[in-house]
Amino acid sequence: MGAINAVTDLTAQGDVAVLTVNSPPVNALSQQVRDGIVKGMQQAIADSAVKAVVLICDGRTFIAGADITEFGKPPQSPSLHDVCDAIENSSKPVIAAIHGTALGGGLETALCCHYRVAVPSAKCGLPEVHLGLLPGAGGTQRLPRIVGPEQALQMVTSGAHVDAKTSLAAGLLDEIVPEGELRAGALAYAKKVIAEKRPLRKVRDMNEKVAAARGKPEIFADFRKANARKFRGFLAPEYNIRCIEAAVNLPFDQGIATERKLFMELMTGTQSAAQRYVFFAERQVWKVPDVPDDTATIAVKKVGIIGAGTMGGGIAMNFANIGIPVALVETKQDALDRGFGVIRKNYESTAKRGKLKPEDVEKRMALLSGSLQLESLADCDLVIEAVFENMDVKKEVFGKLDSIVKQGAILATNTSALDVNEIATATKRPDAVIGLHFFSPANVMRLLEIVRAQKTSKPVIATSMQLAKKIGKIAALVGVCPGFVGNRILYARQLQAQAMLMEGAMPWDVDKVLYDFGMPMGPFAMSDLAGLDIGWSKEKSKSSTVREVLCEMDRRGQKTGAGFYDYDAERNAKPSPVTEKIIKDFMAKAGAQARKITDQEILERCTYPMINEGAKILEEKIAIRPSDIDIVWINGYGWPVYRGGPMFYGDTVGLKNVVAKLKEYGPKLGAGFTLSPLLEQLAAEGKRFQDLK
Ligand code: 3H9
Repeated sequence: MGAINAVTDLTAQGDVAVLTVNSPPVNALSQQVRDGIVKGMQQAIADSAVKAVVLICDGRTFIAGADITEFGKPPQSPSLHDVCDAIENSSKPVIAAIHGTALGGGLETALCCHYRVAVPSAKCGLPEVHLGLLPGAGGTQRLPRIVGPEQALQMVTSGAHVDAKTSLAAGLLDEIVPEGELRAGALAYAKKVIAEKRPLRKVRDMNEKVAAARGKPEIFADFRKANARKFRGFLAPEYNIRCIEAAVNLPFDQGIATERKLFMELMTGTQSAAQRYVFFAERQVWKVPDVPDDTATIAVKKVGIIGAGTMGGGIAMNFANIGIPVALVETKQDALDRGFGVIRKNYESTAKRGKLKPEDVEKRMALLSGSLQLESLADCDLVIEAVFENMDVKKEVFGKLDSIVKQGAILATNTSALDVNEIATATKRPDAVIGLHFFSPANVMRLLEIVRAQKTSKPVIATSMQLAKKIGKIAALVGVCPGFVGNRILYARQLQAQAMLMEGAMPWDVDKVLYDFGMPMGPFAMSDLAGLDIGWSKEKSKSSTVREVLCEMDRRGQKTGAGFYDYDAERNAKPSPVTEKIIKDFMAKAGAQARKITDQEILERCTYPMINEGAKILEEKIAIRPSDIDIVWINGYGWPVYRGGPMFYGDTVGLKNVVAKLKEYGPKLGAGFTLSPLLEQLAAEGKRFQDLK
């Protein structure tokens, strides 16, 4: 006994062999780990002194799944199925000892063990669905045999991490051992199994729960119906459901064959490729090449927010949620009161849905203080300005903050488009100034664009990134340019969507194509939701655009019951004859001829200029890497994750094709449209954005 290879070893504890995996960071099932487990099992079985085996991991977690970095490469033996067989068919009982997270292939490995013990903090889950996959090592066939098809459906389609207590109750675990005593607890359990001569219990043979669901197709029909909206566009949830159906209706080995076939279909498809890319993109985005992990940070013990409107209030909630006191400043008492009222209502509705304890509503509210004086922000470590989008107003606020707020604090602006460098000039400490662009509603939306201005210091950047993580956001560090990354790309799409209205497409034609593509809504539905009057003023309005005319008619979007669309009392949208007439009048005035615009053209005209704009953003070094742009668009604008973001989508379509189409559309794209040299170069070289290093 001893080391099997660099990442596994086998040691004896009396008559129990302990097979330990030590493959940081998460003990993923790489070829070496698989090989070590198979060989370790062979050794343990061959050793007559061994009566049982404990499978345990060093480091922060039990096996967290297959090694995703190996996906898409030629398979190397032994396979995960070989690992599962080696364990399940062992002539000696195998006990999985779980801490951290037993996920995906990790849980599937544990399900091949004859018994499972865990510490109270451990979690079990099959999160493959988030990678556009399904558990491909028997998980879909074994899980329902333990927890029943209904719970299995929930687990495989949500990918949820189930805590130890719930896992014990569901039968996924056999015993919970004290925290910090996993090895001893698992050994004691193994000795019990030996002493009691417990059988080699195999999950594959447990048929009671699946048999009970046979002949009840409504279980699946109801589940599909209840989740249709959530699963829209995604392949993996449906494939997972089909596997659980197979577990119910077919013998085990046939179920495994179905699982394998469907797994391979997903694995070789574009959706999973996109979702796997996003998995790594979400981790990359935190890495800032010139701001290393050990950069000094600023302790943020109190946050100040200027503006208690929708944005300011939402931002405040993020900090109160993690126990940081927040001072809110408004110009008028009634605005402050209104702001506090909205925050309370939000918390109370969360509590009503059972997602927050009533006492926590009060605890969080107690962390908020309000004032009409900027002076109340003097002792804050971070101040976020969330006032009106107007450069003069912002500069005035920052000038005042400079003389009020203590030195060493971070001065942030929540601007969504304005020049943060210019805002910083209003202070004598531009190194302390940064953009923190939250997305509305700020307490819900996951994205935070952190805008690095020319002089922003590294500690200010490092602190902002760290804080973003603490409040549960995903942050992308971007540079200064009008609209930053997200809105700049949005403008590129908006321009085309508007232009197509003058060529014969109606707003609902454009919206439908983007909705079918997987966006939550199209550009015109989005304008109606946000309000057409953002940036519009009655005095300056000259009926010069469709939007101006709509606003002048008091069709200012959903809030007024009409905008591009007509809305009923339930806010269901209907194509509007009024809007159609306005558009046609404009076309007639301009002498424009309506033509039939195909769905394909709508999609290309909307998305390819976005890809082009993304390439320009990279040329200008506004984003660190293409995948950061994708993270922004997935988390801030609802780009379907199974299409990987606009840049990944460009790679999928082929940059050569994108460029060729953009050239073909030529003048239709507008006088201001220019091709990105970077995009052209990548296309000419047959490269992808992913090839950029
Ligand atoms: C599967 O199992 C398929 C099978 O059903 C069938 C096969 C036939 N592989 O997230 P973190 C890296 S599919 C490779 O920051 P945390 C990650 O990239 C798999 N690498 O830590 C990061 O690298 P870096 C099903 C992986 O503590 C580092 O580890 N399993 C893998 O916040 C730390 O990760 C899953 O989907 C992996 N499987 O969270 C679980 N996992 O430092 C995926 C992580 O260079 N993993 N890395 O950026 C997770 O959910 C989280 O990593 C975990 C830890 C909760 C485990």
